[in-house]
Amino acid sequence: MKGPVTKNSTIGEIYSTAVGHDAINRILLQLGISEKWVTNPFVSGLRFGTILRLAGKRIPPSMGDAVLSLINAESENDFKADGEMTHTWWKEAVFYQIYPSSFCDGNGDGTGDIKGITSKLDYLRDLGVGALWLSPVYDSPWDDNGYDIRDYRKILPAFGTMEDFDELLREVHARGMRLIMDLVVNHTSDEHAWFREALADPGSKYRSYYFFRPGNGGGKAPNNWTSFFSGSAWNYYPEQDLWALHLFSQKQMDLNWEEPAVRDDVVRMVNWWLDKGVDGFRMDVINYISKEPGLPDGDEAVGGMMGYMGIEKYFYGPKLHEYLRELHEKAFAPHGAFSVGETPGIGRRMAQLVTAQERGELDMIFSFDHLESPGHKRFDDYRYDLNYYRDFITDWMLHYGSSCRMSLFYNNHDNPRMISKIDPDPARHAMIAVLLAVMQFTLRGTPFVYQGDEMGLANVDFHSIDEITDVESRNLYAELTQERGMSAQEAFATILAGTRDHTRQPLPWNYGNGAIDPPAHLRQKPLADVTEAYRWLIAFRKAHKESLIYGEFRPLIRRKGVFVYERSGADGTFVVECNLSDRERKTGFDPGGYTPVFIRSGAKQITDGSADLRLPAMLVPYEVRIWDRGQTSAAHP
Ligand code: ISL
Repeated sequence: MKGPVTKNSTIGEIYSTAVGHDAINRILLQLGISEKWVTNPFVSGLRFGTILRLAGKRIPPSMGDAVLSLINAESENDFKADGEMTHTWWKEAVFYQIYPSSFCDGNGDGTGDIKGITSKLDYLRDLGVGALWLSPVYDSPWDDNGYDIRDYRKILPAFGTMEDFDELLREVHARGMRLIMDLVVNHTSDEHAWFREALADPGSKYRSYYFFRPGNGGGKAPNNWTSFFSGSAWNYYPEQDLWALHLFSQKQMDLNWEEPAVRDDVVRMVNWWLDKGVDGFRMDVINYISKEPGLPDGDEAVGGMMGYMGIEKYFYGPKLHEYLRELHEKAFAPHGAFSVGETPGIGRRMAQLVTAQERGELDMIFSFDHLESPGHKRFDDYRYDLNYYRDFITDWMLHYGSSCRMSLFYNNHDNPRMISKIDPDPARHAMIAVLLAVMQFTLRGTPFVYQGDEMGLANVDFHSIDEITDVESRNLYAELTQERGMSAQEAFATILAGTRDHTRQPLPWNYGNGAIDPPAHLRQKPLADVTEAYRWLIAFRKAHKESLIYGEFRPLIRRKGVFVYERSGADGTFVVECNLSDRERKTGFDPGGYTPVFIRSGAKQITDGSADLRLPAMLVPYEVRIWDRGQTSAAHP
């Protein structure tokens, strides 16, 4: 595509650009419309302006302008989709995310800590985990559970000391595992020394580290951007008559990456940790670090659709590539360190531009577009549609290319548990957990297990808003009840559907024994058969690296409620047969000549080859089978 896109460009032309492709898909996703709509030749030949007219109020003209300006701001559309698929540890490892405050309590004070994590390393190694991602353990006033950092080089005393951390790192490495930290550099805490100095002294060099701006007249904030955690994205400081930007909580102040000294300080800090021996970083909202110069108002229509005003001005900002490359060159590359960016809002094509291996930006990203069914937001109470996941993942599998690597995950500390969203019936959680695990460990990509996934943990049954501690949920509850006229009951139901607290509950290691003990109604039961399936599947993935980690992916059958695909490589050919639905289904797959190697059918789970009997053609709800086409069964774990 040459030259700028305009309203006279065709949908096909717009869709052929990375940003156009992802922006259109994003809009369709919000509206709950299938992507097939755009790829249809008739629609793809229509002019963008015509579509906007036809869409009427659903896509107002200003939203069209916002999309065009995003596309035209991106000058880089090139990457090598079919570069050689290199073999590296982070493609082979299964990652495991630890949320330190609720993982394991090592000193019996009622909260998780670093010693607790160290005490579970044998468990994690035996599960087959190859790398840990540690959510923040840095010194923090804990306004956003550690994602508000006060001192990047200090451990939060409640979690232990730097010696405890060094010991953890040594013990991780001694077991042949790796450890990555969380890098939170879109913002710091307002208690960070930089922000305190910036606020105290107008002449301080730290003023330019943040976005201090005069108001917009009449006591109005500098622009209309809203915070992810409710309300305006600006704090007012009356003593200075200035405002400062915070995309997240009022205590998480955005760093100004335009300021070279900020980037130098970040590089120094990252190198400090890498010199210590950590193996890489998960980079918090890293796609938000470049804001459009002048911080212009966000488009009302885009903001209304996405739920956050201003987002199109920074989720894929003009200098994102430049900043990522600088960080890669000055810190990650010299250490051979690994990076995975947390990049909300980024779709497949933008992801290719930030992760294609020859571009030297990031190794992988987390995209979140698979976490909600089309037309839904996190706080909606609805049933997640696995048919959507099948189509989403197939699209990425087929088009992401060999020089990009996908992260595969269903859960993290920012979302309710996926198994509850798929089916609220607890009797079905174990089978859904295993179905998800089978896909996670047999699709092409790097799996990220969130703590407790391997125990089949589900959402918890909070009884009242007083049990909810997360700043996002608490702020949203106040907004819903005080500004949007919702009853307390309705607002609580909304919070219950989407709160991040579901996945931040203590792991059920050993209630009542000095561990972190929640009240009875919040306790969960670990499901041993799910853990067993995880162990088997991770070992299976490792035993068939060429096919399952690096091999080809071929979708075989995709029908309502059904997903059958093949993975193949030098060490085998496997077919995975899934019933994605809550009713019995025939998939249509003919297993003649195949041997079943793993079956989860209702409560039955077979991993020892004894399934070598005739299996019924009908799969029970959420049943999953793995078939082996070769003679390789001897090599199964
Ligand atoms: O974009 C969002 C809404 O669609 C949010 O989900 C947001 O992008 C996401 O929560 C960002 O998460 C990360 O940064 C936050 C922190 O609270 C989260 O825990 C962290 O994972 C601010 O640091």
